[in-house]
Amino acid sequence: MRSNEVAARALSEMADLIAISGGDPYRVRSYEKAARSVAGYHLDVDTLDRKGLMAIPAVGAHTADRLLELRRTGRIAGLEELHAQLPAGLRSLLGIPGLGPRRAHQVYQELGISSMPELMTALHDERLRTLKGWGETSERNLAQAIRGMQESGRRIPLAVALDIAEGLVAALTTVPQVSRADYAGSLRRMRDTVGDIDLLVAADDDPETVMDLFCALPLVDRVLAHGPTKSSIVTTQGIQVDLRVVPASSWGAALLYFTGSKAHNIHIRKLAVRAGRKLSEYGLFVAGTEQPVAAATESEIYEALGLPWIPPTLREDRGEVEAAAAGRLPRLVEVTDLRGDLHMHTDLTDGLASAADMIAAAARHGYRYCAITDHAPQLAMQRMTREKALAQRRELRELASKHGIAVLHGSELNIAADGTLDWDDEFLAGFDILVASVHSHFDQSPRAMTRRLITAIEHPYVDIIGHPTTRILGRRPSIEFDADAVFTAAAATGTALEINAFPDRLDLDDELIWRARELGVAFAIDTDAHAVPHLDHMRFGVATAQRGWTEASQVVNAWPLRRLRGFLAKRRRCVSAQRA
Ligand code: DGT
Ligand code: CA
Ligand code: CA
Ligand code: ZN
Repeated sequence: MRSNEVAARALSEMADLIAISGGDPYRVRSYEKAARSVAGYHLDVDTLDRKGLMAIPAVGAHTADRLLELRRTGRIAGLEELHAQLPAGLRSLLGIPGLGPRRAHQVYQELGISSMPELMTALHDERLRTLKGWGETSERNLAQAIRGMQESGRRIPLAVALDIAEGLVAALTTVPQVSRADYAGSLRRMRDTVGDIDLLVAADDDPETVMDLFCALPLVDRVLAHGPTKSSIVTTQGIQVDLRVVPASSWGAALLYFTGSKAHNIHIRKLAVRAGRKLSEYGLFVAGTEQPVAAATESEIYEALGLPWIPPTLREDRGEVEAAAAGRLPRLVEVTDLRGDLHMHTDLTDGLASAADMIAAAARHGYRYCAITDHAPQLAMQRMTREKALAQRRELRELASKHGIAVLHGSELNIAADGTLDWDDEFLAGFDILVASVHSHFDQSPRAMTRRLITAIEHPYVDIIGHPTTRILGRRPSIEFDADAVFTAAAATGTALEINAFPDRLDLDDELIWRARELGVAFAIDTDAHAVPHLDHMRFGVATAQRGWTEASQVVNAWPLRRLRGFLAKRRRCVSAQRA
């Protein structure tokens, strides 16, 4: 509802401005809570009287009066006063993902910074790290967040690019002159975001016709370059697409070259040189001659270099060439390895589909099991209660037998600022599986955040930490914590870390997966589906896992149900043993 959104935005602005002016944290929290509650309320706030407004959870008399004032006058006087008291630029700092009101207040009070340029200068001069609770990591993350903001208009989320690229590849494949078509570049390597889309087609006759066709496709907004073998266009959505046409005989060499990464290409080109060969986008040749050794397929070229074919998701020069040479490439987890999805929501909280529909969809995906993990009461807008959870549990038992799939009854708990969770241990013990995630207080100091995550990880009933960094691509940076300490705790307690497959999360990302894997962490690749089509996002989670060199054996939802159940039961048994 639009009116609820407008009201919620005003309340949360109120919270921000009180926080940034160093006001009472209790008032800040109460406005924040009210904002969330209003946003998720099922009735239109504009239709409610004072009593009706006060019936909204977390809305008291004071807030109800502010909402009435907003409706009557279109503004909140207190909010405008706050605006008037603060330098105008200061508010722009609140827009920086991850800075947050607390830190914005701090840089304003202690360094007098009240605008973006001042903040960037302070970053450059390394003055921020001198503040209490800041360090080099905080500076680095802030710099990254600012860069991310500046770039977010430019880099494209993987899922968006893939959708367009698959449509284009299908269109190009139908052209008679085209014998092969595929996408290459960072998209084929399945990076979480891509700069542009690189397409490759093989056509021996009449490549100009292919180019003419490409440049005239309906989604083309502008043609940047139109040549016989290379063209670039910008789509109506503002995404650049490069197309190259090559002869079928050099398809493999071209695909290898344009898939990259540049660092991977450079590394294998060095191997070629050492073997008395020359590698280019046209093929692998005997050095100093035009005598081809291999060119038609990627596998032939790798083989001629003494290597097995290296999956594109590994081609970042992070040791894959050495591993390939030593016969030690990981056996990467595949979509088909997964036997279930362990993080799914229903319309009992903020999902769009019923449990019946979600479970039927999971069964259609060929899964042997799935977990329904609706939100818990601490996220007030979700309006979860014990009674609802228990009723859902009964419903799931029936649905499971109807659809011939094991259904775990779970919940996605909220990790509060101090690391505590929803509900008491006794009630938690009744669930089959528990995901715990951070959904608020993103700007805690790294020390507090590390403690918060480890507290949740060490909780005996927590099985999976959901979207561990909480980043939203292009919008919200990762929360800051000591990754090694958190991952070590996860490995020691047997708590899995999620690889959230939702396209704007992909969290953990490839680099953190890598580090966690080295420390012995188990992963759960989950879609966090809030609707039936979201179950298809699994491929993005799997690709991200692959980029972190994850094998199926390290993924708990690739395990057979018995082994998964053993994993889930293990920690609970430890608790009962301790208590007995
Ligand atoms: P992006 O688009 O920024 O997400 O990243 P890429 O990797 O798709 O980069 P892009 O589109 O500039 O180029 C596509 C591929 O072409 C790249 O992955 C490797 C290859 N390539 C481009 N420039 C060079 C180069 O100077 N040297 C080598 N060896 N390969 C290059
Ligand atoms: Ca590219
Ligand atoms: Ca490109
Ligand atoms: Zn969730």
